[in-house]
Amino acid sequence: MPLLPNIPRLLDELAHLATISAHPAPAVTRVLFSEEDLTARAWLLTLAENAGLRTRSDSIGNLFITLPGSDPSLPAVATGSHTDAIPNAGAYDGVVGVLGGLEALRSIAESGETPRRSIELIMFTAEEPTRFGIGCLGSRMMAGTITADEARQLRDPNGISLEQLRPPQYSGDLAATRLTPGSYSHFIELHIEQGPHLEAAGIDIGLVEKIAAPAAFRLTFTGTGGHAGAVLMPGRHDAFLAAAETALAVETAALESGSPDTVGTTGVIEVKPGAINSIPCHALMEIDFRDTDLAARDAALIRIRQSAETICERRGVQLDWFLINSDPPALCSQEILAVAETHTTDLSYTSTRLISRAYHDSLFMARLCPTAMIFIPCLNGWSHRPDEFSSPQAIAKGTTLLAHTLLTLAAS
Ligand code: HGY
Ligand code: MN
Ligand code: MN
Ligand code: MN
Repeated sequence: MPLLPNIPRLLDELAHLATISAHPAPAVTRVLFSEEDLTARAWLLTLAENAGLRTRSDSIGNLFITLPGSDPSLPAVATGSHTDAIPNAGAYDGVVGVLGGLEALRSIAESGETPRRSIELIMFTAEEPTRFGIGCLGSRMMAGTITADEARQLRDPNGISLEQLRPPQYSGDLAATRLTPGSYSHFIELHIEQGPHLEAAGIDIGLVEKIAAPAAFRLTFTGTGGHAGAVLMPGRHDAFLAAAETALAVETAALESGSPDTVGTTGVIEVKPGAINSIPCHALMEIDFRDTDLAARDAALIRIRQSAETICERRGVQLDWFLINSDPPALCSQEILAVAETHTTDLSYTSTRLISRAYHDSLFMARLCPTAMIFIPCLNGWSHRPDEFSSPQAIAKGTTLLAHTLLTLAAS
């Protein structure tokens, strides 16, 4: 029986979810545990229940939507992604993997096929770092790379704790989110490429072999401040200028790392007191630094730290360095990729092997079971911006391929 995902239904749902946002269209903003995030979660669960699928959540708010298999005692095959969105983002990042995953489950159920293994769609809590400064919080807790105690220490930019923010429906023991390796037989995530390669090459599908190694750190610079008119230049210890020089050192370290995949971004900068006639006495900076090559990334991080310490020494500014996360890359499952590749041929889709420079929940699911990703093209490779776009044809191919791949893996 062929699997025929209902693409008009899926496109309607993608369009509806984009309207659940803290900012007006075309921007999408859905930050963890915000009103918009909770509305989107409830709406997704209603869709799943209307389709006759089982639903449950864990105590950090990961949602699980299950199509039962004929042998529910076997570890399920899982798919999933995220619906949270950073401020002023687009309508496709993460969402294609969640709603495309739901459509894949519905198309399998509607085909009359009962998979041997159950197939589970996971909507991961907080794939984006916006709320607590760390990405993939939900999948990290499932994989155990952040403990319940560490999660309890998390504070949002207003100093509010995870415990204070957690909605009552997710009030269980945080430690219970931890899964053991083998809890799933396979995990596969559908996602937009967030890069230009597929569109530029006119290729339908990216089969992801490796996911880059993300690191993030928070630097605080403390100077002496003072009156913008009264303090002459030689006597200043300007916290912002120390930060500014360090941001340029981040760029230099990425450019000179020897690896083409090293990327460094200073995405957050706060300056206090923030008065035009007051020399900055305090600067906070958050840096995102990645590479597919772990050694190149870590060597560049050492160089950045040395540069920051030298800069602060010369400027008489105090430096505090806080590592938010530093994760290894993930190698994807060749078994899953081979299954997906066979289906691309059967479906007459073109495909190529790729690496993912963005991180994803797959990075942590790879700690629990064989994991892989399916990418579809997006306009100009744009993402994390309101004009992010993936065509109905691309979404249809990605969803159809996901459905066939899930059904084959569930028969294993
Ligand atoms: O930043 C990332 O790579 C992901 O999109 N959160
Ligand atoms: Mn993202
Ligand atoms: Mn994403
Ligand atoms: Mn991601």
